[in-house]
Amino acid sequence: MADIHLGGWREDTLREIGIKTFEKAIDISIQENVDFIIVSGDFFDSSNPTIEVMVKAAKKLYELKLNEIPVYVIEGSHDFSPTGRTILKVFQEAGLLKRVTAGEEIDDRLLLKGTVDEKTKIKIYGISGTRRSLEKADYSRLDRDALENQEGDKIFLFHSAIEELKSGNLYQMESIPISFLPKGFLYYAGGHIHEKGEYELGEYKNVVFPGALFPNNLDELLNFKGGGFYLVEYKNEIINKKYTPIIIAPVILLDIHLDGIHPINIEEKVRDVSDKNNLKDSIVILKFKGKIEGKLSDINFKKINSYLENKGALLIKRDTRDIKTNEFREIKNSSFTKEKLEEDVIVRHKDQIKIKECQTEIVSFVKAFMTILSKEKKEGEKKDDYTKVVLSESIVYLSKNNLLEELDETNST
Ligand SMILES: [Mn+2]
Repeated sequence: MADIHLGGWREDTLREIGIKTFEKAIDISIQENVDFIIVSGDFFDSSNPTIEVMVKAAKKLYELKLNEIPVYVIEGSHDFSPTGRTILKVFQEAGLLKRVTAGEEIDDRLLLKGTVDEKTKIKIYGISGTRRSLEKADYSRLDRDALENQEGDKIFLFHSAIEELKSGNLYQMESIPISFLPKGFLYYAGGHIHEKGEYELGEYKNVVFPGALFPNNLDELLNFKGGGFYLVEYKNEIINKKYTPIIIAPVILLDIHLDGIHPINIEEKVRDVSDKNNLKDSIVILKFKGKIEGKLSDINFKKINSYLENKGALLIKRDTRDIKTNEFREIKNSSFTKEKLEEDVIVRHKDQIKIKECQTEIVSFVKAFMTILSKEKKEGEKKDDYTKVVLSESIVYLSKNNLLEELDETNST
């Protein structure tokens, strides 16, 4: 499995459904008596989840331990921390899971050590995903020959988009070519892409993205309706993959067409559409589309919600991005985000920035460095501690990009 994002979602109900989905996935794994579990990154939504989320995760991981089912993980873009201070480390020290990313640098090459699963003797290796896809630097140093020459059955864990598999709205995403991964492995367990997919790319067989265990935002709820994981069987040299969806609460999408309707009549429209569905214990998404004769604030969402709740809906989300009113041509243009604006500015000025030997493409470099510098002070965090974290994350990032020596030289001259 991958992209569990435990602790994600601001709404309590959705966060809890996410946790229940994880608990169910573990229950199924125990019932099926699997040999081991793989999590290809983004186990947690942050590297520093709340106590409540950690308690729930620890409880389930301990159940796995009692059932002698090991858990092999890598960090993802969400639970990675450049300082290495992640909750996954804590759970590893407690013997509840094992990170398979250990390696050593020999002559500027990254030699992965891997882990041998005791019961199956399968060798498991992985490279964590990092924020803004900085793992590219790790891949470019990776000693692939050493991995390819290892005897036996091998699995590789990664948390990156694959260039050859990008399509549709993913085209802007940072990615790595499949050739960055070592060839000839039994199975390539992927994370980061929240949509599930199974692929075969030449010598790379069984490249599998299970997708998010539970959707992580409104668009994913709309597009995927749910999530799941793969139960994989390996017998007589044959791999059998069975996608296992998990549904704690069904997602019901209600399309509400508004063209020419006055806001006071929208409630009736929602009633008509929703009465055709059984909403019991479901997540209802109201997707509004069209032009209304009036203002958005004239719509009585409160009344609409209570109608749907009375019909048994567990939670109601609404998507009003495609509502047009007379007041504005468009309520919100979702592609016109702060991030996109920032990126445009960086792209426009990138030729003026010259950084010698920077390991990362300049736009990603600036964006990633801005993220580190714009980190906010946590509630209750001491100012000193906060400064230290930002400073050390910056140092780690700059040295990873071979930029620190250069700085030192400039200082001394
Ligand atoms: Mn993710």
